[in-house]
Amino acid sequence: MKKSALQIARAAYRPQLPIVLTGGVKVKEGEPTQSAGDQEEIKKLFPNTYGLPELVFEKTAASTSSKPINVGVILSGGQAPGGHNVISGLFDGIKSINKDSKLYGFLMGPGGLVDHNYKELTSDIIDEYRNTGGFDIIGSGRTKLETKEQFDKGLEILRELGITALVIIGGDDSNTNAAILAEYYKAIDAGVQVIGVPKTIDGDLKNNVIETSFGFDTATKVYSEVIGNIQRDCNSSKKYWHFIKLMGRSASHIALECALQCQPNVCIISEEVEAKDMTLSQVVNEIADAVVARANNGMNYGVVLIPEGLIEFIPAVKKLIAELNDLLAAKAEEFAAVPAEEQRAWVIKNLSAECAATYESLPAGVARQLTLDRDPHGNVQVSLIETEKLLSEMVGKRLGELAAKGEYKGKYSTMHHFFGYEGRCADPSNFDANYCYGLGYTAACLIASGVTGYMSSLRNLTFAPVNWVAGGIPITMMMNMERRHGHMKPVIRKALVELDGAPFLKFAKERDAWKIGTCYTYPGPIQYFGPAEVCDLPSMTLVYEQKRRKY
Ligand code: FBP
Repeated sequence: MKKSALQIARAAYRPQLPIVLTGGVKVKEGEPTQSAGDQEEIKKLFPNTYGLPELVFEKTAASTSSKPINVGVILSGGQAPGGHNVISGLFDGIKSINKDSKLYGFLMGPGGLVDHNYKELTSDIIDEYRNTGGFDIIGSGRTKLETKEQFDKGLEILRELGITALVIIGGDDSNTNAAILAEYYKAIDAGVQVIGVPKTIDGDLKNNVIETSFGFDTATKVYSEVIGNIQRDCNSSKKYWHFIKLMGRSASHIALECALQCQPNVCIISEEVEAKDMTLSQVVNEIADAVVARANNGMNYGVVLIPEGLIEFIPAVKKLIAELNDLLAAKAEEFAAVPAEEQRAWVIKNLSAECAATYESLPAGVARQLTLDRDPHGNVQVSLIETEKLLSEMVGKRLGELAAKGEYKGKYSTMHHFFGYEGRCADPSNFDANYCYGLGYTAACLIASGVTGYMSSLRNLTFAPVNWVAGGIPITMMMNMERRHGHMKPVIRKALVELDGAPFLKFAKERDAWKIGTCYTYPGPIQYFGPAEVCDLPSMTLVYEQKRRKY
């Protein structure tokens, strides 16, 4: 395969490991843990893996007598930069335990385990993928691992290959399923450990023990580069309002991080919209006010960032989606038999009066999208809803009303963008390259420690990688009960933007100045080689959350 000059140079990058992982490790156990909520229910559902202690690795003399282990690995869900480094760290980790250890990759996500599609990952394959973006080494998929049949089918191939540990690299839903699988294999004494790794560009798999999910750093740096470029264009031609939707199915961490990096004129934060109980019209008016204020200062241009998940956070729409989820789960067959042209009327007839009114108030395309297929985890596919166009049109309408009253005299021309897929497979930044390699290596150490139901963890991430703290967090510790598909289920609690958290407070303090002035910053492309202050900075979200003064 032909390689670019950067590919060749980047392949030689040696990720930095925390010092504790550079020789033999021993494990230090913390106190027993509790789940994030609903302790009694979670304890009942996870009798074998509930309450385990947090683990931290410490350096010790290297051991020479460990037996080889066969390990399986799965990439689950959306791509995130650094997945290949998790796998190479895991590979190097199990080889350092014993050079005869073997790594098997299950193909195209969790479905590969159930359908027995796999390949052995040998050193020549691994070397091709070090420090590269993408998940193409084994592919990824969104099959939900949840039934006993799937678990038993998976166990057949694990036994056949002599695999005694499975590493699942995924987001909150996939790690929830990893915890359920770990519990099941432990309960039936299958002799298979299950270890999770926190992945998602959305940045919403984090808590006080998992500082960030991998991929967020690189993806937001890619989006910030292009937002910065658009801002320069915008400030040069001074003729367009750019509406930019950013990925992040639920939480607005990506939009917030990009706002901190680029200082756009407007950035909507879904969590704030929900907390203030705002309607769609209020969101529109907020943007229109910024357009008017800038027009009054002779600036008929600007940049608006919109988080992908916004629509689901508008309280009335959120209520509607919850009701639709229950309705479509309960009457799936009946709905499927309704002809396409009659579906809108069917939905309106079957909803409560309040939700029917909200449904009718939405543009037909958006309303229809809310009734289309969910992903296998039951999520509305918000990346398919064109919120950026919806908002820019509604703002245009509002400006028309203001103009008719003589309250707006500017010009309003719009451009639309959606940044999501562009960033998910970028070559990992130095931060993600190091973080991912370390997470994979830590997963190998957890396997060697004999534990199950843990998530690989590295902490102290705003310090240099050599000082990172490596260990394992019981997955049940992050769980609570939530309603899914009409039933209460144990799930990892999603981390949304905290309105009293340092990143949001910084944004809230600055945003009025960004709205009226033109304070754009231009982060430029990710740099892989050069001075540390250009190449190794972690995300601003992480820096503000950790209260360290790098920015
Ligand atoms: P994960 O949560 O699986 O990491 O995926 C996140 C994400 O990139 C979202 O930001 C986006 O809404 C979604 O995946 C898109 O999914 P798909 O890849 O199936 O189009």
